[in-house]
Amino acid sequence: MSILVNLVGIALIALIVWWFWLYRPGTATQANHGAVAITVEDGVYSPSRVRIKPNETAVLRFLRKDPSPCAAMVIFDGLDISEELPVGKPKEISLKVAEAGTYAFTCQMKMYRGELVVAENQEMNHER
Ligand SMILES: [Cu+2]
Repeated sequence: MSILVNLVGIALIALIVWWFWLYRPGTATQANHGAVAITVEDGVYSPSRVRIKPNETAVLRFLRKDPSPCAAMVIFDGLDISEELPVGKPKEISLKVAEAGTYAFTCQMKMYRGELVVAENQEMNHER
């Protein structure tokens, strides 16, 4: 029993070290036809940076694979959105943000952290 507790402790420390010192969020994932699928697993939202357009309804489809209570909620700072995520079942959150900017979304303990970027156009996209 104590070995198990130790293993869990070590895993938790490794996760914290990785999260706070090693992990850097990548580029933002653009909503495709207004929808983005986000997996909730191993302490990260993937993708953790999502870009949507202002004044357009976007759907974030969260799939929580992490059964720990840490991942149970997703809270959007400044948008007055907090939703419970069921384990193994997609949860769709639709939102429409008028004001461009960057909004954080996190779990209730802020271990899971993501960014919602509300912006008109993606600079790196030269497709048209
Ligand atoms: Cu948490």
